[in-house]
Formats: sequence, structure tokens, C-alpha cells
Amino acid sequence: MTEFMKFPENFAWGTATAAYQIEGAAHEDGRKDSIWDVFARTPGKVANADNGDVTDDHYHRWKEDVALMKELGYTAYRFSLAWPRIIPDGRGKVNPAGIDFYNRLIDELLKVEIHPIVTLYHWDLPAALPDGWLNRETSFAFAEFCQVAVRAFGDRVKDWITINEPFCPSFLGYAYGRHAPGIQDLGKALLAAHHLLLAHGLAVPVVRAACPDGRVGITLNEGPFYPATRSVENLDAARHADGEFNRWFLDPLYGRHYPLDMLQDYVKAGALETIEPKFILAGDMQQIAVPTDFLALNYYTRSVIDTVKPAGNFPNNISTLANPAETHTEMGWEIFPFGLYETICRAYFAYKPPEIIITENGASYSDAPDASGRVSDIRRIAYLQSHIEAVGQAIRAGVPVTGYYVWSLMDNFEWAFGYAQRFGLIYVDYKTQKRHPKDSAFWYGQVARKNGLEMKAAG
Ligand code: IFM
Repeated sequence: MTEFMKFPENFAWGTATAAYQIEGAAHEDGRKDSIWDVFARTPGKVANADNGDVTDDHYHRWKEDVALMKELGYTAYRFSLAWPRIIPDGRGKVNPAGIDFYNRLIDELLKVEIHPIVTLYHWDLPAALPDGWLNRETSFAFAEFCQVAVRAFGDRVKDWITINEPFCPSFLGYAYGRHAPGIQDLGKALLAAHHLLLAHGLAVPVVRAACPDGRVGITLNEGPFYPATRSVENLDAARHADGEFNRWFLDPLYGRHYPLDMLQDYVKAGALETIEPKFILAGDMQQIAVPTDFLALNYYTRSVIDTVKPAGNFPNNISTLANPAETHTEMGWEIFPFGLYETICRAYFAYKPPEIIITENGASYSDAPDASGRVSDIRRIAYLQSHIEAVGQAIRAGVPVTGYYVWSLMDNFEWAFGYAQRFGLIYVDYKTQKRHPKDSAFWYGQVARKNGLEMKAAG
């Protein structure tokens, strides 16, 4: 006998996207370069020299995309605003064409009763801002942008996310060089992370003032780090990796300052020698810990760790599993649904946010349309099934999770991987821009319509 796992009433069943990954029209209607346009133009940074110039052409096809979401039965949609489309120079003059585009999109979503949840920063920083996130002024520029955006759309959009996954634009962008702007300097990553968190802290009251009946939070990418063995070295490496990926962001957001063990590690690694060590100014930590209405989490995988590489290089994630093709997605990420349960429970019980939303979860598989146009992506269905069950188990354990968003609505520009990785519920033929909903897209629509699923794992 299978058991039907029913989700709470009004649970949001959505999909997620980000502006640079789907919009295209990179040089149209007054939009100027973001740091990702510049990074993608730099030889060797993005696979196949791909870029976001056209991607899914959503800037022109938004109506068709909203219609598809409606037809498939999804009840919510998370998307991001392109700062360089709205304030092309990062500060100052507002571009009316940018505002108009999002007005059209929001109005259409509301017309078909799809709930919008908007991310204010998903990595497309205006290239015109001097020194990007290394410059404290960028945090204030972000708050100004938020005021413009929330004043323009806050009469209709009520759910706001300040920043998506600050780990990526800071550590991937400034320590590991894999994201824009491609710098490799751990100290600079710490500075960038601080300015991103400060930007969040400054933005929250701005969003509240411009949209008093709205809700605001931040999205973190989180996941568990397990030691490869019980050796002291492996345990310590897992502690460090967890500190950098999870606690470096959770702790200050919930009023605990930066974790001391990590500060010690970074000082030992010499990270503070390349920057002004007093980058945390009086009042910053209180500003960062400003109360929010929800914590949003993106979850994909766990990591199994054996060593910390010197000077904070990306922690060494080793896989001991025998058959990677079956146990990993095409990103090389292990399928580990229990990690989602664990991540939700840890965030809720250890940090006590009022509410949790899963703003991203999904899998990259390259299944393509057959002769009839059908995309049979059974591995994605299995991935989603097991992870949605993990969310349901967390709710049963007492966590108020109020929404789940599949990454992603459609295949799109997967950052440094370009178009080689396909996370979409909808297959996109980049030559013709034809959209083919995959089997998972219809399956997920049924989950949304029934507000739950037949459990596969033991209850
Ligand atoms: O595509 C990204 C998204 O922009 C942020 N979270 C992870 C996704 C998959 O890598």
C-alpha cells in the first residue's frame, strides 16, 4: 500500500529561473553589461565560449513561457530582476524599458493566477559599478536598486528575496575564479561575502518600507558535508567545508557573527593579508542580522570531504560510490535526498527562521526529444520524487516549509558550464527556441494539482 503524502494547504508549487540565465536580449532596450557578460566574453571562462546574449529569448517569449507554466499546472514562479536592465549603470538613471518588461511579466503572471516571488540579485551585477563586490559602496547601490524595483512592482509582488546564494558570487567569484569576476584570492572573497551580506541587511528595511504588506528573506545554497572517514583530518576538513559553505552565511544572518573557527582558519591561511583586515565596520553585524520573514534554501547534493586544500581552495569532495552514472546527476552531483531533509531541519531547528521555502532543487540530465517530440526524463522524475518526499518529511518533523520551486522551469545558461547542462522541466531547442515540456514537467504538474504525491520511500 502506498501512502499519499499531502502537503499543507496553499503550499506553493513553483519553478525558478534567473534573468541572465533565460532572458537574452542582452544588448536590447537600454540594458548594459553585467559582470557575467564581461566574464562570458573572456576566453576560457565559460564552456564552449557560451554566453547569455540570447539564451532562451525569454525577454521576447515571456508570454508563451507563462502560458506553459499555467497549462502545466504550476502555482508559483520565482524569477530575478536584471539590475543592469533596470539601472544600466548600477546607480542613477532608471531605464523605463526595463521596468516595462517586468511590469508585463508580473501582470501576466497575476492574470493567470501564478504567484510571483522575485529575487533582487541573482549575480548579474552591473559591470559599471567600480570594483564590484569588493567595494563597500556596491552594498549601498544595491539598496538603491531595491528601492526602485520594489517601489515599481511592490503593489503586485509581495514576496521578495534579496540575494541568491551569496556563497557563489563571493567564493566562486573571488576565491576560486569559477564565476564572474574570476578572481582567485580568498581574502577578497571574504570581503565580497561581507558586502553581499551587508547589501542584504541594507535592502531588507528598504523592501519593507516600499512594500509594507510584503515579505522578505534571503536564499542560501546549503547542504551537508560528511567526513570521508572518522580520522581527525577528515573530520576537520568537513568542519571547515561546512563552515565556509553553510555557517559563514547562516551564522551572521542569525546574529552569531562570523564563525570563530573559520576566522581562525582564514587568518592561518593568510587570507586577511591581501585586504584591509578591519572590513567589518561598527553596526555591520547588526545590520546583517536584521529579522526576515523567511529563509529560502537551495539544495542539490551533499559533499564527502577528505582534505582542506591549502589557502581555502574549494574543499575536496570525494565520491566513494561505486556507480557514479546511477548515483550522480550529469553535473557530477550525488543524488542524496536525505541531505535535503537534514538541511531543512538544521536550518530550522538551529537558527529558528519563521518559515522555510525551498527556492531551488533539481537535476541536470541531457534527455532530448525523440522523433515525436517527447522527452522521457525518468531520472529527473525520480530525483524530484525523492526530494519532494524529503520536504514532506521535514514538514512532518515540524518545520513550516511553505513552498518548493524546481530548478528550473526550462533549460538555460548554466553559468560556467554554458548550455552543456540541462536542468529544465522544459527542453529548449536553442536553434529554434521551441519549448518541449519533458515528462517531468507533466509529472510535476500533477503533483501541484494534487498538492502532494504517492510516496515511494518508506513513510
Ligand atoms: O543554475 C544555478 C542557479 O543559478 C543557482 N543555483 C544552482 C543552479 C544550478 O547550478
